[in-house]
Amino acid sequence: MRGGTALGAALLSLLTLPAHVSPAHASPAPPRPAAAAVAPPQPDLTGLRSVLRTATQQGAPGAMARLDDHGSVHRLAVGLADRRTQRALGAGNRFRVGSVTKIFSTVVLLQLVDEGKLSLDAPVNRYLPKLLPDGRITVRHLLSHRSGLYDYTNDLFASTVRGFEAVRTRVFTYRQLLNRSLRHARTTAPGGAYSYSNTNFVVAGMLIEKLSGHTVGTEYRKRIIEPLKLRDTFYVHPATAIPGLHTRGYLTPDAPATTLVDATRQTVSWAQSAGALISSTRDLNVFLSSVLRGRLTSAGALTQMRRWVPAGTRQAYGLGLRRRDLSCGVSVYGHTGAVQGYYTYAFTSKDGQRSLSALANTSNSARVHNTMLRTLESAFCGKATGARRGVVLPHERAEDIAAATARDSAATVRN
Ligand code: HEL
Repeated sequence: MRGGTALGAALLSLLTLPAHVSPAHASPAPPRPAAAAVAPPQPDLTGLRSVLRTATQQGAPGAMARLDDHGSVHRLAVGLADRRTQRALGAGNRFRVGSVTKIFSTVVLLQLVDEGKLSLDAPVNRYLPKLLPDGRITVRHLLSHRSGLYDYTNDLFASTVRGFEAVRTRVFTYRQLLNRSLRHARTTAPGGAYSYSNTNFVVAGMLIEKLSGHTVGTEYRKRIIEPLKLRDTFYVHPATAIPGLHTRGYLTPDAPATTLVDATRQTVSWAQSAGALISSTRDLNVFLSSVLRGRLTSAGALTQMRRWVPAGTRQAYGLGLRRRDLSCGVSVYGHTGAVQGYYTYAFTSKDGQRSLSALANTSNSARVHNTMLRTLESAFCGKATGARRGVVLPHERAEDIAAATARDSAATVRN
C-alpha cells in the first residue's frame, strides 16, 4: 500500500464529505482483519491473456480485460465481438454489466444517506408505506441481501433460452417484479443469513426514485456518470440497443451442442436497478477505484459499504459490494455480473490503485465463468497465484439459478 496516496485519498474524501454523514451503525459481522492488508504482487499479463484464450476455447466468442495499475494501463482482447461479421473484439467495446449495476444503485442510496434523506437501519416501509409485507426489513437488509425477499429471477429463467425470449422485449414496472417475488415465502427472517436476490435491488430502485423524485437513470447520470466523466456508461431502459461500439452477447443454451443465441438486444427490464447498466472496462475501473477511494460517498458511508457478511467460499458481501479473497491472501472488491450473453468481472484493490475489469461475451456457462474468475488471480496474485503453486482453486458453483442447470466441464463449444 502506498501511504502517501492513501492519505491523499482519505483527505480528499474528507474534503468532499457531504453535509449529512450517517453515524456508524451496528455491524452485522465483526470487522475482518489481516488478509485485506496484503499488498498485491506484480500482475501476470501473460497469465491473464492465457485465461482469456481459454475462455474462448471453452465457448465464449470473445473475452477481454483491462488492468489499471497505479497509472499503467493494460488492455487485452481475444476472439470476436460479432460472430456474423467476424469483427474482432476490441478492448474498448461496450457491454452489459449485469449486477455490477448493484454498486451504482448502492452508491446513489449511500449519497442519499449522506444527504440525510435515508437511514440504512430504517424500515423500507417508512419510505414506501406498506410496500413490503414485513415491516422489519430495513434498507441495510436489502443492500446486503439479508431481507429474505425471494429472487423472482429464479422463476423467470428456470429455462434459460425460453425464459430469456419471454422477457427480451418486455417492459416491467418495479411493482410487477416485486409482486413476482411476493408470491413466494421469504427465504430468511429480516437480517438473517445472506441470500442473494435481485428483488432487493428492485426495491432499492424504488427507493431511489421515491426519495430523489427522478428515475434511476437520471440519478446514475447526475451522481456518478457525469462527475466521473464515464463516457461509455448508459442506462437506456427500456430501449433494447447498446449505444456505440459494443460487443454482441451470446447466450449459451442449456441443451449441449446447441447454437449460441445472440442476446444483445433486450430491454433488461427484468433487472433494471439490479442489473441493466451498459459500460466498458475503462469506465468500470474508473468507477470502482473511485468508490474504494471514497470519492463518491463520505468515509462513513464507505465504512458501511465494507461491513461484510459471509457469502460463500472465499467471498463476503458488504452493501452492494462483493469481497473476494484470492489464493495469495489479497482481497479484492467489486462485483460480478451475469446478464444474458455477458459475464462481467469488475474488482479493485483495497486502496483502489489496481483495478481489473474483464468480460466474456457469453453466459450460462459454468465453465467459462470459472475460467474468467481466474483473471482476478492473474491480475492481483500474479505468478504467485495459488493455481500455479498447485493449490486447487475452488470450482465455483454459480450463485444464480444457472447453478441448477449449468453444465460443467462437459460443456461444448458451439459454432
Ligand atoms: S446472478 C449472479 C450475478 N448476478 C445475478 C444477476 C447478476 N443476474 C441474474 O439474475 C440473471 C440470471 C440469469 C442468467 C442466465 C445467464 O447465464 O445468462 N442464466 C440462466 O438463465 C440460467 N437458467 C449472482 C451470478 C452476480 O454475480 O451478482 O448479474
